[in-house]
Amino acid sequence: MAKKQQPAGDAARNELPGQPGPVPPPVAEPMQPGEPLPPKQDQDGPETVSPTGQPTGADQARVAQSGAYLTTAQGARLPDTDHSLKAGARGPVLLQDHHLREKITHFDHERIPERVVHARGAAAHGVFQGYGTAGEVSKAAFLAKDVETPVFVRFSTVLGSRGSADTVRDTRGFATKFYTEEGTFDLVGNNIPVFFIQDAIKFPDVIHAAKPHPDREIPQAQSAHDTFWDFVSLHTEATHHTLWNMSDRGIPRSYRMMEGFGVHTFRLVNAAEESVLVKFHWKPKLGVHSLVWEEAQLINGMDPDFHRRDLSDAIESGAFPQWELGIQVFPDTPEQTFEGIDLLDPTKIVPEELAPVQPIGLMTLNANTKNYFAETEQVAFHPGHLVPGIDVTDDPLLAGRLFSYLDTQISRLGGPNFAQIPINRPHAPVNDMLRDGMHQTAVHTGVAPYHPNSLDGGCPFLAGADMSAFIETPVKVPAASKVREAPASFSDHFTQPRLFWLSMTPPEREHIIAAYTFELNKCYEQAIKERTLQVLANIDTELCEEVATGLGLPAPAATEPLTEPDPSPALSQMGGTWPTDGRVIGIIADAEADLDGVRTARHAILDSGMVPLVIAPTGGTLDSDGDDPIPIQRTYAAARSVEFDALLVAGEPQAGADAYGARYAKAGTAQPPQAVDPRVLLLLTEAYRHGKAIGGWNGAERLLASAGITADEPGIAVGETSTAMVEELTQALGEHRAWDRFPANL
Ligand code: HDE
Repeated sequence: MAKKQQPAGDAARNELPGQPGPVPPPVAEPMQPGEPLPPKQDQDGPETVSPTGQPTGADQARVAQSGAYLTTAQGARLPDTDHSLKAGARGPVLLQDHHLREKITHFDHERIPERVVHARGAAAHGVFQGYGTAGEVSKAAFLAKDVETPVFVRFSTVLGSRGSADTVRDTRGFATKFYTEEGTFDLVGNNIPVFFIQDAIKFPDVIHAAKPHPDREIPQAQSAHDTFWDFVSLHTEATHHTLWNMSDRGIPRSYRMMEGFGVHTFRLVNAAEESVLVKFHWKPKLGVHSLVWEEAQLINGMDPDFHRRDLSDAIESGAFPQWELGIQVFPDTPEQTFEGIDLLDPTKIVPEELAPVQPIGLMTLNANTKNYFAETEQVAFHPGHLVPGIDVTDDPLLAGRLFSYLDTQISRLGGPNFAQIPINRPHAPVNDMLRDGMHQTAVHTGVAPYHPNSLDGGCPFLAGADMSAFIETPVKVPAASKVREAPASFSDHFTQPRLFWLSMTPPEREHIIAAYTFELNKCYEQAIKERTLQVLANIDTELCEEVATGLGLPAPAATEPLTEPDPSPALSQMGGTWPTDGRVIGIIADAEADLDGVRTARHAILDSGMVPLVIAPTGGTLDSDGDDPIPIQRTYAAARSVEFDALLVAGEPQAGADAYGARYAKAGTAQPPQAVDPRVLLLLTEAYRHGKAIGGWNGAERLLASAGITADEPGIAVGETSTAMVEELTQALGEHRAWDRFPANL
């Protein structure tokens, strides 16, 4: 291959007058084309087919950067992409530079409008496997036993812009696309089972109130501001959803540790055309866990991509997150109520104690996206993407959504052909008569895209129920007058918020009180605070009084009778033990520590499917001259407690050694031995305050003591060997936090 020419411009730059000295030559690039890096295993995107059923697939998608030579969009090879075409090295740029124009023009149009809500998201590929247990209630083929269906799941926050932080207090979207053989089914749910409004016509109102103020566009991705609280305090059907948002559900620890809910009641239909009403639930195998508010706020600064990173790191390391899909099943009666609960009211749940969630399949996310824009940004969900066996109900919120999602994609994805974008292509063969339009990529053949026709041989033909056609359930519609009204049952706005409150454990209640107090403190208008206290008084007297005390305002009396619903223990996140896959344990160590103990701890953590991160005074490796150096992932300067689910303090190499203070003193300073590096103290005190498990071995109690932590407290353990301590930490992590030592007001 010919040697790459040094462009005239670079030579010229080296001689520019007025430079302080010679400009160093540009960093050398590889001179010979090399083989592109192979794609990582198990990370292929879904198999895709063209609108006419032809496989297109990931190979085609990879073509863009797999060749050796850079080309224009038309395939012409390029000799230079760093210098515009100029009349002389220092002369004007020429309009005829078609490569410059193509490159800049394409760049100018790289962005598409972000989603009007749920703009910030992260997604992954996976597979859904039916258990076959839904066979009696639904004929959907993908629910049958052992059928495997590719899925794509996008998690999101609702309020923030695309670049906003992950760990804000907000509802999370949980949208799943099932590429089934009978067409695509989208389950577009949230991590909170109820919604702010009962009728879609109010969606612009609630979103305008919750988004940043229109004058200065602040605050970003927050509900802690006047317009949000103005709306939800005036509009008490929002009380239930708001209470969930103020609970720990509003700040999940991880997307992998969130429940998902279809929210609305859906209708399932079996092979005999019998129907039932159902609510969909996703149950995470790792349990439902949350951050504490202080952690969430710190993470917003330390790592705004915390949830996105957590999801992709877990998948990359093989800790594939899993959820069971379950259904609560109700008889499809004309009233559409269950135990007095209106199933068409999206502000109501049906407690699991009244209708158990029955598992119908398992979802495993096992591959990260290859290209964020192509997949996560361009995926288009729609609650109207249904398959035979799954149908909608008359929930008025769902009705509006059935219109809105298709509509919004047209402006967001630039026209009506977004179903042809690879991530949106059904895996079922498509044989539609939709033609032309912006961004049409199919080359349709035939002359008769209309029905009926004889010129295309009458094709395509219509299918019947026995040929897997989607047929709307012939539900009887009651004779009624046209009105703009809600049913009377929709006006009970407080029984279920009270049920939620009564189902919470004491630490969970503390968090809710702290969240309301924080958010309302951020409001300026006294009237809004007072009105919200009135809403809280109608949920619970203690809740109202505690928040009122925090705001320095009098607590009003309830204006509605306080009901006494039975609590639903299933709503609490506490009290169980769960797997610890993908949890992160920080090991605080330095060169003088028991490094063999650090090695065995690392292996033990990795063996139990968790992630060890060694935290040391400086970067590089520990025991660098030895046979088995230990990589350091975080320095004291770069580590912050919020990254870790638990901390492990490395012990002394020999029992009884007494160098602890000195080892953790700031490197290179002349501090006395007892002056422990303040960054280590901060790590420990913060982890302690956030109820995290902390362990150590062989003398580590001295370091803990300097942070005011004693080994006999819940969730704290110091022993003789590092492996024993990993075991203890793993057990403690199974409960997520040491709730017994949890302080109030965090
Ligand atoms: Fe959405 N919602 N929504 N929503 N929603 C959108 O569609 C809308 C609602 C949900 O990751 C938009 O493609 C209306 C409930 C998720 O791409 C838009 C109403 C639930 C996502 C839209 C609701 C959701 C969206 C914006 C009131 C839980 C992200 C971009 C009737 C069951 C999907 C888009 C993704 C996104 C409209 C209420 C979940 C504008 C009108 C209730 C998870 O179409």
